[in-house]
Amino acid sequence: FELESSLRGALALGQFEPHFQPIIDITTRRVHTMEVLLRWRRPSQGLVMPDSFIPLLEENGLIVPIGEWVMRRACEQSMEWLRMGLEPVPLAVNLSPRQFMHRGLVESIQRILDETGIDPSMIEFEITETALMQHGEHTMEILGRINAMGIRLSIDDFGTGYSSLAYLKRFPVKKIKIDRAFIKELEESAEDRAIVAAIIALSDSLQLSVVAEGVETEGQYALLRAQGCQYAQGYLFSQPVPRVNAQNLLERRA
Ligand code: G
Ligand code: G
Ligand code: G
Ligand code: MN
Ligand code: NA
Repeated sequence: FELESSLRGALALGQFEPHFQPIIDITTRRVHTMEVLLRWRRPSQGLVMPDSFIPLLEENGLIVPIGEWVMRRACEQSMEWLRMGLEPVPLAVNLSPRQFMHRGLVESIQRILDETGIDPSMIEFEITETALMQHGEHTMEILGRINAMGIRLSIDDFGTGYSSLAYLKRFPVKKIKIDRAFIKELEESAEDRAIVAAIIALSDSLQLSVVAEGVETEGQYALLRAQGCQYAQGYLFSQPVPRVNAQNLLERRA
């Protein structure tokens, strides 16, 4: 209860902050996209990670206003970097299943696009397989509308969800993010290498972009590169970092 009431006040008190983790182009090793990851700066407790509060936000519905805030902050940040003269970088924002159940989602996205003036192609939404599989028709309709706005959609944590490959055909997704569970033991496990190779081949034949998540070692990076994976994300390149550090990464991007 204490956590819940603190969370209720956190937005108004300005305690949330977006952090940013680069997704790099495997061949050039340059930043290609930044994933936006929410953190809660809680007085006397420091930086609180989303795993300890996102599930509660989803349960009590606060993910709707807070998710909207994250999206707005991402768009504002993108516009600020543009004004600073940095090379445009797409930002990827996570969307929870609960946000799809909110009737005003599409309208609030449209409002944020209009008010910030951002180019919709500079925004991506990451959605898990499980979210795609819930609420079938409704989710499909919403995703169709988001896609029509020019915002790209990607599947997060690919391979771990309650999934059917049929959705790759039905939903307007452009990118698959291979869950880090398959990357963790890539160097040791021939099985994981086979699974990752199959996902990359599938992405290629469906003309989807493919990202490996959780890349922590040069060995994993080299294997992924040899397998033809396009993009990678993980501690090897950078942890999720605050705005100023993300800005430094972009300034050094040249
Ligand atoms: O860095 P990490 O600890 O940042 O994130 C943990 C989990 O929290 C991830 O599964 C991530 O998708 C989720 N998450 C992080 N930020 C957001 C957000 O802004 N919205 C939603 N819905 N999930 C988020
Ligand atoms: O880099 P970008 O995501 O904009 O690539 C444009 C399209 O070209 C993507 O949708 C992607 O599917 C396709 N593409 C180009 N090269 C590759 C590759 O090496 N692997 C895969 N999976 N897709 C590729
Ligand atoms: O949205 P998603 O579930 O993909 O959120 C990414 C999560 O993965 C975040 O919690 C982020 O901090 C974490 N993460 C990012 N890179 C790495 C990595 O290289 N190793 C591990 N273990 N976690 C990572
Ligand atoms: Mn994600
Ligand atoms: Na993930």
